[in-house]
Amino acid sequence: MITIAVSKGRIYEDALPLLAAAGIVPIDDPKTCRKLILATTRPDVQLVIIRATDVPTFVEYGAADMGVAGKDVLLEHGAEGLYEPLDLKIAGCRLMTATHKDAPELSGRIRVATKYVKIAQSYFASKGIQAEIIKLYGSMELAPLVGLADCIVDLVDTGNTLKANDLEPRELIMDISSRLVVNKASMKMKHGAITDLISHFEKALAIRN
Ligand code: PRT
Ligand code: MG
Repeated sequence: MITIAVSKGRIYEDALPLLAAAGIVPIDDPKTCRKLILATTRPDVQLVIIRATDVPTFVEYGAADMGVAGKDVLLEHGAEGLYEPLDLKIAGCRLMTATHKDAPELSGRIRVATKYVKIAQSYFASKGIQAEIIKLYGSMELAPLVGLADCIVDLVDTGNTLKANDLEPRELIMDISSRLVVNKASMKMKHGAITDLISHFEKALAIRN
């Protein structure tokens, strides 16, 4: 049995066509079904539906053989324990700094609100900017509006969320897409099955692009 960890939401939706290319079609729909383990049309493959930030943990510990996770989540988690064989180029967005639209250029010691503490720390360090990082778990956009932080580090897609909150994107930290990750022991023990799945995904990506 091969277990694949996927998060609900945009990654799941974008991953479905790639999974289908390998003959993997979930039997239940996680939007309407509360099951956390989904059987698929392939009796040797099941999906586990978990929080996006938990995917690296499940795969690292071998609770899932493989998974799909955003590069943002992988960098923040520290993915040394995982193989990352494929950029699936799904759930694309940009990791950016953003400030209030009327804010001046950032200078001096600044406060940054984000859920990406590690990424933000190394980004501002690399720029020689002294930043105090404040960890938040959501609604980062609020922080500059209520004086909690000068700046946020968050994902931007259309930019509508920033705009709706009088914020503006400033600097691009990196482009983000979702990656296929594989447990290192699984890669050895289930080598044939896993490389077979990877090559199906690769073919589907080649056709799509
Ligand atoms: O939602 P939950 O708390 O369960 O976890 P999550 O937010 O980590 O999961 P999910 O499904 O929202 O995101 C999973 C992955 O999708 C992320 O790790 C990214 O790699 C990728 N992704 C792609 C995004 C976005 N685009 C995105 N726009 N993740 C989040 N957003 C959010 C962003 O944080 C901001 O709040 O959407 C808002 C901005 O969108 P725009 O279009 O208004 O700019
Ligand atoms: Mg979310």
